[in-house]
Amino acid sequence: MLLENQHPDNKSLMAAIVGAPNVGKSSLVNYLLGMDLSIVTSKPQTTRNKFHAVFTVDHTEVVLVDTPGLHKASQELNKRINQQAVEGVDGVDVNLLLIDLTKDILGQIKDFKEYIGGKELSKTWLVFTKSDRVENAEALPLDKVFEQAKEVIPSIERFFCISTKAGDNVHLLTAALCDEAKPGSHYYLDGAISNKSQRFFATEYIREQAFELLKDELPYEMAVVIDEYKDFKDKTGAFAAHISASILVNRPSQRAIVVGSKGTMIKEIGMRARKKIAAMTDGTVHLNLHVKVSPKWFKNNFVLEELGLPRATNSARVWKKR
Ligand SMILES: Nc1nc2c(ncn2[C@@H]2O[C@H](COP(=O)(O)OP(=O)(O)O)[C@@H](O)[C@H]2O)c(=O)[nH]1
Ligand SMILES: [Mg+2]
Repeated sequence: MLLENQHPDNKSLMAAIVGAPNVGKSSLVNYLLGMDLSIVTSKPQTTRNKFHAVFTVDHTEVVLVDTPGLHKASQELNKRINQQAVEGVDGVDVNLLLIDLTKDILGQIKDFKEYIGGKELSKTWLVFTKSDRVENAEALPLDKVFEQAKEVIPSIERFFCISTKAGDNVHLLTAALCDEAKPGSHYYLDGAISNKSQRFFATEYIREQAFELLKDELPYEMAVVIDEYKDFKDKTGAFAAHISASILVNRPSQRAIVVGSKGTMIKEIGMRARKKIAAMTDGTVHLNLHVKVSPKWFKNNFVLEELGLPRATNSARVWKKR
């Protein structure tokens, strides 16, 4: 719902950030916001829930919809994660379809088309990412690729070639997004940065640290739930929070790994996550972390709902295996 009584110069735009896992969607969201809001790791399928991330330039508000990467999914958890991504394009003004320049470009475009099914797409801009990883990115025949891409997805209108790591060309994308904004009310109050709560981001930051510190398949069999979240003003009037959270794992052997020898691993995850939550809240944070064995949590509707992942509705059409 839009806000009322707005400044007459206000403009707004909603843009979905979509694409395959690990192409740099959350990195772009963070770059545009100017802060590490969305979690970024070197592993695919880090982002599991779609959410809004908001930035404003003068009177122009841009609402970005960060989404999980679309991927082949046969497990219930992955179907629900994909559903989050597919829903991300609903009702937006622009889709930014991110394409990793270091991988098969046309393959990513065709995959996106397949995952999205018959869905009507708003105007779509291709954003080629990680240009810093390609030698002489300016010399790439991106005009030609762009023409081929339009044959696959007719709503594609223009393209950008960026690197969030090197900061290359992101300003062109920012300017284009602001130019595209239409006069009208903002969706969010001044200063708001997301539709998700600090409590949500607290679980994300715990999971982010665990993802980075733990190897192999373990991160995919792990989730974080909050057991208790109390925030208050301390004696000096500053923000403080007491958080108890559990890392859910599938098997007892995984619990032992997450706890680590003499509890060193869980301590490290907790220390890093606490720092990041404290930075987000600009306050003092006490974080109590536990590891719980919750066999097959990723098939449990109750747990998945609690993780903000409701059942996928159109699974038959979109999730067929290729
Ligand atoms: N070299 C390089 N790496 C990038 C760039 N953007 C993202 N990455 C890396 O790619 C990985 C996945 O990024 P992430 O933003 O989580 O991708 P997402 O899964 O699409 O959200 C991380 O290791 C990032 O550091 C970039 O412009 N250049
Ligand atoms: Mg992401």
